[in-house]
Amino acid sequence: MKSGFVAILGRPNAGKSTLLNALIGEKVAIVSAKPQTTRNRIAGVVEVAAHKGLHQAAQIVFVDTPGVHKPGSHLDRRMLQEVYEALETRDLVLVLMDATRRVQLEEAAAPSVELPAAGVDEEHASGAKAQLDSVDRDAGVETPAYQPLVHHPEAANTVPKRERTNWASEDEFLFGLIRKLDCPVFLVLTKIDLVPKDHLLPLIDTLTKQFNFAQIIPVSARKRDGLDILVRKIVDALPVGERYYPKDQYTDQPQRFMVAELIRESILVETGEEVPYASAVVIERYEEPAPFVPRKKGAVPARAPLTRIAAAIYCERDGQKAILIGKGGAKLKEIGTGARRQIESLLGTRVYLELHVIVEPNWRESKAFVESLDWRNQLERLAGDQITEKHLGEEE
Ligand SMILES: Nc1nc2c(ncn2[C@@H]2O[C@H](COP(=O)(O)OP(=O)(O)O)[C@@H](O)[C@H]2O)c(=O)[nH]1
Ligand SMILES: [Mg+2]
Repeated sequence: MKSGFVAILGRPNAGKSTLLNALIGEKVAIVSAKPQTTRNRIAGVVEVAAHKGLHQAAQIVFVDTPGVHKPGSHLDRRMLQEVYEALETRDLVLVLMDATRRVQLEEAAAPSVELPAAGVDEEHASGAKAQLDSVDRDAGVETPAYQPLVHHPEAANTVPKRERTNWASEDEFLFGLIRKLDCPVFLVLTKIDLVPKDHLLPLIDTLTKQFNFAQIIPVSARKRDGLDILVRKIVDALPVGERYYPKDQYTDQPQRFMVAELIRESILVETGEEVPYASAVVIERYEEPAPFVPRKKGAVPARAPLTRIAAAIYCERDGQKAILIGKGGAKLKEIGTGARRQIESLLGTRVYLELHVIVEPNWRESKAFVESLDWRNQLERLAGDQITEKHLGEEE
């Protein structure tokens, strides 16, 4: 059989998490129309059955990553670190490009901005590399304002020149990252359900000139278009090897943290402006239902089991807290209701969800706080707490 790690890379909002979920067939990563939804790398595991004459059986470990953008805050730098960590163990990289955004970029660029063409890349590349290398030391890297998707083709021409250049320079930042890689890189054009077919070919043509991709595969995660070909090409490129994860495990994230993510997704849906970006969720209590022991053989519980969860929503300012809570607590209630439905469907139990909001001024700039949010760190701390509890218990 074949097996390997496939890192999913791309700019914010390229459709990385949507593609991951579509490939896994489960909601592993939260998705939103807002950039920077994903903050940690997340593995999703796909078992591929052998196809006679096509390919052998495989286990593909996809690793979704935060969108690559020039970091501003400490949180941004931590997110970029997650990208690097995903790149440390990888057999193959998928670079996702939102086909709709590229089309506009091409259109916007045509009259006045020149995209770096093949051959003249080196200068840009070394610039991007220098920037990349200085990222951790230099907190002052400018973060361009995110330019939302402009749907109307004519609107692309009205985008101010400075921002068009930013698009190109942010793309260049991503290209700088992949140029250092020594593994196969596939270009995956996403959201092709949104662009006319005749737009795709010139786009593919331009991108082929910019980077020597091993494959170029257009997909629509939403319509499940192109996914079979993508999986087949990936299996072809993976090395022979054994499974990294047990056959029935589809993600590396513990449920407790998927729950925290679902609450954050609800915040992304329910709030606007800077609130989603300034919010973080920490699970404080997580009580799984007691195992049901039937008295009579075949007896079923009268009501579905209940999971009790308490979570803190952190934000940076009193004003954001007021928005998150809303008039008479209405907003917090909506956030909770939306999240609870999703959590119930994830866990398959009823859920009692308690939320409260805490102001932690400027937490995105606090290295300690940002580190404490990482679920891998939280897991270590939880394990530590359990040992301490046991220890205390023994002493009593
Ligand atoms: N129409 C369409 N929209 C998509 C597709 N894939 C992702 N999206 C949308 O693009 C936005 C960003 O998706 P997300 O997966 O969170 O992007 P990420 O930041 O790269 O992980 C969301 O609103 C998705 O619903 C697709 O194949 N077709
Ligand atoms: Mg994402």
